[in-house]
Amino acid sequence: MIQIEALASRLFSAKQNAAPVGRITAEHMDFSLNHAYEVQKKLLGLHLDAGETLVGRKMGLTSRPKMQQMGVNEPIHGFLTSAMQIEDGGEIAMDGRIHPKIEPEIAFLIGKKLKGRPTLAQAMAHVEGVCAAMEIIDSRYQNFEFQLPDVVADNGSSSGFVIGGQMKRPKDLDLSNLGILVEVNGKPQLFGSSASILGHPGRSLVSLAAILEEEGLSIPAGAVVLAGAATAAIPLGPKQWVRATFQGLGSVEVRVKG
Ligand code: OOG
Ligand code: MG
Repeated sequence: MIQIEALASRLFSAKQNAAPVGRITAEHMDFSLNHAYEVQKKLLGLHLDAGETLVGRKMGLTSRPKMQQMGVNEPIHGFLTSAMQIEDGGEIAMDGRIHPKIEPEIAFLIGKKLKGRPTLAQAMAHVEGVCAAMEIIDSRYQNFEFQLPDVVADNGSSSGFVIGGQMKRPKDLDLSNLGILVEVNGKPQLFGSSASILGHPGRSLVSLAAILEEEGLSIPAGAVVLAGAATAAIPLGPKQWVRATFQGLGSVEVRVKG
């Protein structure tokens, strides 16, 4: 018997206490993707009950480097709340996190409510701005190990996100191939291209809109959507600083406290 609410509370307290838990799929062989999205919905409810607001959505596992790193092969989605926002150039703490990693992301700022099943061109017409971004992920599962339903229930490992200060209109960029550089403590660590994200990160938005439509949901004006990392994620440690630079979008940066 799968107890959706109990599983959501378990994941919520794992996050609150930075205390990892075992995989749900190890305990319940029949834990499905549908169960997982139900748990994720309850988890969002717990965040909202704690006074946070829903500010957007994230897509995950939308690129081959991420699928390979995590050993799973299907895109997923999750939610972003106000408590997860970090200022560009800001500091984050290791305290309160389990085993955080960081990854470069492209953020879409939605200008006009996006509903239904759009084409790529229609989806992009609802995007007011594109920004450089990074996501902090921090699986609530021991050793960062999970199967697809586990990570969906755990809100796609989401822990925080930071959005760069420069905003471009989609028509002023070639989103199908933007170069990406990630530096750690000033040293180049990873290179990538937005092409890794389903060939064009806008396809993440198309896919998100279609999934939400099936649940009778839409993406409101003002929402942030993270398209999914184009590269593998980098483990974070004390006193590191990480900067991601995107061709045509400038940089975004965070520091980890010592
Ligand atoms: C899952 C989160 C995936 C992305 O951008 O692909 C994700 C994980 O790697 O733990 O956020
Ligand atoms: Mg991500």
